[in-house]
Amino acid sequence: MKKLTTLIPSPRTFTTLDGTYTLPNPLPISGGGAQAAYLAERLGITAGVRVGSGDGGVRFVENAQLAREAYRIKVADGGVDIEASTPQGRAWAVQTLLQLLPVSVWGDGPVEPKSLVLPHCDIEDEPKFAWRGSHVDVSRHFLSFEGLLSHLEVMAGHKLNVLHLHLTDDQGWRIPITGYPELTNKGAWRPGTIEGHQPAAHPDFGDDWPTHDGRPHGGFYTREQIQHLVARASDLGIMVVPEIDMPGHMEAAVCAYPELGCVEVEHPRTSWGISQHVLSLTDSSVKFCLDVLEDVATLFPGSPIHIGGDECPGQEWLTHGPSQETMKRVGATTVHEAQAWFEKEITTALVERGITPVAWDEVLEGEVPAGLNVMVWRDAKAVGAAARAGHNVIAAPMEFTYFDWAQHKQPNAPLVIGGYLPLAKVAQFIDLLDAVDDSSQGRLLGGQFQIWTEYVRSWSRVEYQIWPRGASIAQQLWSGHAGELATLAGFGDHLDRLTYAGLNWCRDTDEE
Ligand code: TNX
Repeated sequence: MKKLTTLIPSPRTFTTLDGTYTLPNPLPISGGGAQAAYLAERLGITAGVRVGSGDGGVRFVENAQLAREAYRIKVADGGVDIEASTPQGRAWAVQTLLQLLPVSVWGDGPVEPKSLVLPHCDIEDEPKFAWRGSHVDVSRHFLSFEGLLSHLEVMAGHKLNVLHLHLTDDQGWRIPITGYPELTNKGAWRPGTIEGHQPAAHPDFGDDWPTHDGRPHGGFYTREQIQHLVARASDLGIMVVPEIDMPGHMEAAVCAYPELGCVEVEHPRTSWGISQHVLSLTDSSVKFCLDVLEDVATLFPGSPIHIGGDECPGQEWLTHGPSQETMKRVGATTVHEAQAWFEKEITTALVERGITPVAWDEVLEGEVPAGLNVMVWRDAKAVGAAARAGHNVIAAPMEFTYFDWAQHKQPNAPLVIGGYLPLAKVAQFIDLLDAVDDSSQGRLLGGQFQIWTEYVRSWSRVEYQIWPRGASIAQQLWSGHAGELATLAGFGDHLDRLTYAGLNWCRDTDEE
């Protein structure tokens, strides 16, 4: 018998039965809302399938007993029955159905409609973790909107349900904000980018390298594009979580509105590394941040908002008069205390509006404000420690999930920021999550992989960095184990899906 295709992530239970069912064309589909429409869209593109009426086909039924993202599929002679209690559950059922079909349905076809053959089977499935994310930094290098839309589809194909968009940083501001036009007029454009790999910090000017390649770079998404992205994501089962990084990583905003800074900067940063030029600690800076977040909340309704908080040196506060005044007023004697005060102001305002704030793990260095979800990136062990301390945690540790790190050391490997993260190491991510105490597991929301784009300039490079490593993280977060994915061979014909999807996935490996 023909070998079954690899399902990634693997479902909780999958029983194959004798027989097959060939999808008819036209295809009757009942129920299913936007997720049924997506199934029809994909099969239409790839195999010219039209939706019609008649017996058989695909039937969506609501089953309120099932958990939020759970679904059931039954394929038999009479057709396909799908049960779920939510649109998300339906979205994941559709993705499993597509993976039961020939791998070529991940492409644009043409695929023979007659080849749309499903095995008779029963599947019951639900995810281990609720937060299964892909982070993309669109600030260091602006990435096209079309690429974001395609990325959503590949994410959905892996049942990843959070797109964390790093929309602002020193090197560029990528989202229009009502009332602050200079953020995108000025803050989205830089005059150049440091050439090659940035050297270690200089004794005189630290990470502020004065030279660059003189090639202007920039861009931003329109509000209409963002609304479109959020709606499309929702149909696919994905939530888009915007990040506005503060009070460090703010040079792009400071160049647009100099009163926000402690020193003047002319344009968004042209080098990488950690900037000393942070937001001042004034009432007007806090008001600016709250205005921005208020507006961002209207573009991403119902989503948590990530407020960054990473790598904020804060030394400028010690010599900037107005920031000093604030520190005195609020009783902060160190930069850590000052940053903790700032995070609390922002977090409290978000929580009052019913928005869940998320911040990077630097926030653990001060008193963590109530209601803040912590995203752990530096020390992997902090995942368990933060959950034990009573915080909701999202695991994003460098060691296992920084996909800007090298996947292999073969000749012709692209320039990367550093690090080494082959598939065998990625497959150990789940061990870290399993090591969290049973009594704290409920606070471990899940995890995500990151693409920082200092050395990544295009979607094709993003794809090279993410796939197939991202499929391993998706598998671990959904299924709770790495399966066979510690080696390239273990991905089986899932790799053909990535090829059909047109992804520039990384074929190189150091495996023997
Ligand atoms: C650290 S992760 C950063 C980013 C860089 C990344 C490069 C984090 C919260 N901050 O600003 O892009 O390392 O790997």
